[in-house]
Amino acid sequence: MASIEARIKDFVRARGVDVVGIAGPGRLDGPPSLDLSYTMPGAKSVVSMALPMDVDAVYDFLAKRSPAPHNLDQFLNYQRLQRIGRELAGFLVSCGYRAMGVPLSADYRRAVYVFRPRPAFSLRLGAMAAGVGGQAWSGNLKTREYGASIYLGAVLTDAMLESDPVLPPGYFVEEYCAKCKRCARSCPSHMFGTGEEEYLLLNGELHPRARRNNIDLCHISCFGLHSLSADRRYSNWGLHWIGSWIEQRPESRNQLQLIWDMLKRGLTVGDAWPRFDILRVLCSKLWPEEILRGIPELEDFPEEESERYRILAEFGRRMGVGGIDDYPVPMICGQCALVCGPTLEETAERYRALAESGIVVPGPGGRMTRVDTFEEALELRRRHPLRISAYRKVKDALDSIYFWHRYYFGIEPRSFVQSKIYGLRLRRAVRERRRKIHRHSAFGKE
Ligand code: B12
Repeated sequence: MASIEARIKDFVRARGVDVVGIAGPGRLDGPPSLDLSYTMPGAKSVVSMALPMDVDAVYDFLAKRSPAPHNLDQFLNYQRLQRIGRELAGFLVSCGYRAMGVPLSADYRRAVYVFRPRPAFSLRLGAMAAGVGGQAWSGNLKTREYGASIYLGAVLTDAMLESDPVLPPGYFVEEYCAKCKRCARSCPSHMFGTGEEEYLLLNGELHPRARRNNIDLCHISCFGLHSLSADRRYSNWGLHWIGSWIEQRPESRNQLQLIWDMLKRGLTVGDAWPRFDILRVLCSKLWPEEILRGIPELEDFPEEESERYRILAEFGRRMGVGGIDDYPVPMICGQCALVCGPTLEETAERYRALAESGIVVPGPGGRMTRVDTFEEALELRRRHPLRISAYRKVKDALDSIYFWHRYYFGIEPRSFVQSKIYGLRLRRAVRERRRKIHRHSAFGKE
């Protein structure tokens, strides 16, 4: 009989997942969010899976033709990955093991400050440990087959599985990203740059990525609070601009200013909670198949934009999320991942589509309208300001504060201690690395 590892891979490949990897005991030493037992006590191994984003939908998104196909692609694939995870867990249980599928996002650990999400289990770290891919310059998980434009899923089990070979640290950063870094130029809020590196300590090895200027810059653009790029040449599909950022962006190290700007904008947009909640219910729950009845596959998605919005809004309502029917597009950025293809040439092509795409802002009837220049965008926003009633603003602000704390507020001594130990080990490893480089350059010169 084939090994359990081979049967697992056949099982998921038969369901259309061709990028799969396994990490067993001895391969899971890293940041707190690689601790399997936090999510499933007794878990010993992880099966990591990656599904590609639809490339045509990615181009429609980057070239500012429409965000709807990419959002439908996310909706369908996040449910599909959870379904395959549930079925694989069932298969492992039928083989006498315990197993469970992992939520795909919004499964954050509780914390006192709720707006700095840390996952119960990190799918990126799991994928790195399972050899599915390596860390890219953006911090995204990059695969050889599809680049970073992927969706990740995983199943945890108490089976003691054989681990697959992993990519060496810096595999992508040194080989590909060093010649590219278009992800950094695709991030409207400059969450990271093209210069300095920082590291993740995984199984005793340091994995490089871009040093982050401030993760809240990603929250602000990914949650649609400021969509305009720093150079005012392009945008993502977010509805909002932060007024003060148009003239002068805050210093990324000015944490308090960033948090103030983020909360001030986030608590006055009138729909921040439903825009996050749809991601939460989509990624942390496997919905019955009926929910998909009448929802077309991507290739049958109607051309008419208002019809596409009607279908996405219907999908959201079936998951119990309303209040964003006029613009049912929660995924409005992620450009650092969407632009990253399997080859440098493909990534260059995608980046060109973004860089030449111009800016989208709410125009006549609140409909997102594409223009070429910042000046035109400014004029459109002046002529078609978003009208959000005071009632909606107050209700949404209260919903955001209440639900974020209901789901994510708390004190977790375990996570706190784990992160302190991890932080110490990481700093020691980085110091050791610097010492080695220094010694090497000193003796090299001699
Ligand atoms: C939190 C989160 C976000 C946050 C923060 C992102 C971030 N950079 O950490 C926000 C909302 C901004 C976000 C944005 C996006 N996300 Co997101 N997100 C996640 C989530 C839930 C966890 C990410 C993660 O692994 N964090 C943990 C580690 C890796 O993060 P870290 O900051 O490096 O951790 C450092 C420290 O915090 C510490 N640490 C690690 N773990 C812990 C735990 C504790 C308790 C503590 C104290 C410290 C600590 O150690 C690390 C440094 O050494 C995952 C789903 C999942 N459950 O894995 C999806 C996920 C990573 N997101 C995904 C995607 C696609 C995106 C976007 C592209 C937008 C989109 N949805 O289209 C952007 C990309 C932004 C970017 N460049 O990272 C995909 C990733 C695909 C890929 N190729 O990697 C995932 C895997 C969802 C999925 N199922 O596919 N995301």
